[in-house]
Amino acid sequence: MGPRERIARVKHGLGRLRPAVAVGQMAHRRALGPARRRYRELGLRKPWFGSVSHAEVAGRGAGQARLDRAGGIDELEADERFAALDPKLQAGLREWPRRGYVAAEGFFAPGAVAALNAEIDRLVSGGEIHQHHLSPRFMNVHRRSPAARALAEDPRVLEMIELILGRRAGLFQTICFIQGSQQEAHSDAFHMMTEPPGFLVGVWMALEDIDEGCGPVFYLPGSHRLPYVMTEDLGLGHPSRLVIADKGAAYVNRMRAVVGDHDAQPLTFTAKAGDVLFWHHNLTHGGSAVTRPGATRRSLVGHYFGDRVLCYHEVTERAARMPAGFD
Ligand SMILES: O=C(O)CCC(=O)C(=O)O
Repeated sequence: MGPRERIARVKHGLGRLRPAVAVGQMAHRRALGPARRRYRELGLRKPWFGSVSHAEVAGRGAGQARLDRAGGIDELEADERFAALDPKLQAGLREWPRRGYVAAEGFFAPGAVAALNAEIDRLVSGGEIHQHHLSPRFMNVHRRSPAARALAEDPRVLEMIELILGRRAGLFQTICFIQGSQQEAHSDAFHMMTEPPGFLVGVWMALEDIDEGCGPVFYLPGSHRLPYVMTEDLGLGHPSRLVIADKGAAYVNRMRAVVGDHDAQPLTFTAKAGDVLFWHHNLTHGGSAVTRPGATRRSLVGHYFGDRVLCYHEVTERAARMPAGFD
């Protein structure tokens, strides 16, 4: 294990100790400004650097994302940006309340995708970006790669999200994969939650043609309408004042049951380079098994928060450190 990985593991371990989390958060006063403001608005008397969880904030916020509320489609139809969209995207958005996702074929031009792949290769071979210590992913490549930023912050991507949420949204993070993640079923909401709920959209961008052998993303249509699975649903007992519970195994088991009980079968996103899948943050999804050894599955994922909601990580019970631009 190299020094980079050792440091990452130590940080990961410290991330379960509430006092250590608080000290870590104190170094991010500006990025936690939105959380500080939201705590005040939600009537929460707590330090901006302390831990935060669903159990203590749920129900305090008002409002729903546009396509989560009754009448959302009428509002969408009245939005002039919607009227200007490609009819296939319009049809996909109309189905969002029922399905929780929109697949957009050929969203990005081959040239933009090729430029990003070349840049990623250069950054990897130059040792400028490194895989996460726990899984085959590169976090936040858009901070190093203008080509990744160009895709992740493409005005058409932001427009789609704003049409879904009915309010301004911004990029929170990106994840780049070269191989399939083979990640267990989960929802983004456990990782990136909002109060009120529903104000995060995931955007999965295919950077090469992806078939079943590459371990495509799978997702459960309609699962975004199931109850959110949060810490209090995992049967972990009473929270400790000092240590944040290790939720991993209990969450995985719970989500396997969600998949087993759901009435719709999982679908896989077999895609062409440039295709994009937008999803609701409570849509159950994951990475299917890579069945062709050595197959790559290049992709870029962006997670986007809506403006002026409390954004936090339920899994680690931390307020999200927001990039510049969020109020
Ligand atoms: O790409 C994958 O396999 C899963 C990605 C994912 O779950 C996510 O970014 O939320």
